[in-house]
Amino acid sequence: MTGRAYLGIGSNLGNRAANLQLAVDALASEPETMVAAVSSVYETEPVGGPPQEDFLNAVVAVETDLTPRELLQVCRSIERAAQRVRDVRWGPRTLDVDILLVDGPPVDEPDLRIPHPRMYERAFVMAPLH
Ligand code: PH2
Ligand code: MG
Ligand code: MG
Repeated sequence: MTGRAYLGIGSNLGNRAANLQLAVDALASEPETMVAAVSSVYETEPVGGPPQEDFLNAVVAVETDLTPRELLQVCRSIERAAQRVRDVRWGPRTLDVDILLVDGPPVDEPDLRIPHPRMYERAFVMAPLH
């Protein structure tokens, strides 16, 4: 596994800490991804969206040879494993797994942009990423 990727994880619904742990465990057990580092967990106020509960956020560094598109599929399947329901944009969620950065060229597709277009203005991403 030669490529490094950074994933932002967040939860503000259900057992938030357990949901973040589920994401880390799933990335560790997935054959195509290796967890290289996990940041501290930060409790953060919601940014955007409707009024909602505070989040727990963290960043996970993974080693992987997956393409960004394949990595996105892994992220989505982990969200589904946490019973994520997609309704309100930026609404409360059991688990959000976002690709922040990958090795290689930027990606600019309708449903996948890397670097994540809003990461630099989001303290809940930049603090754990640092
Ligand atoms: N995610 C969002 C929108 N707002 N706010 C916090 N504090 N943490 C998040 O993970 C978050 C957010 C969209 O994905
Ligand atoms: Mg997000
Ligand atoms: Mg997301």
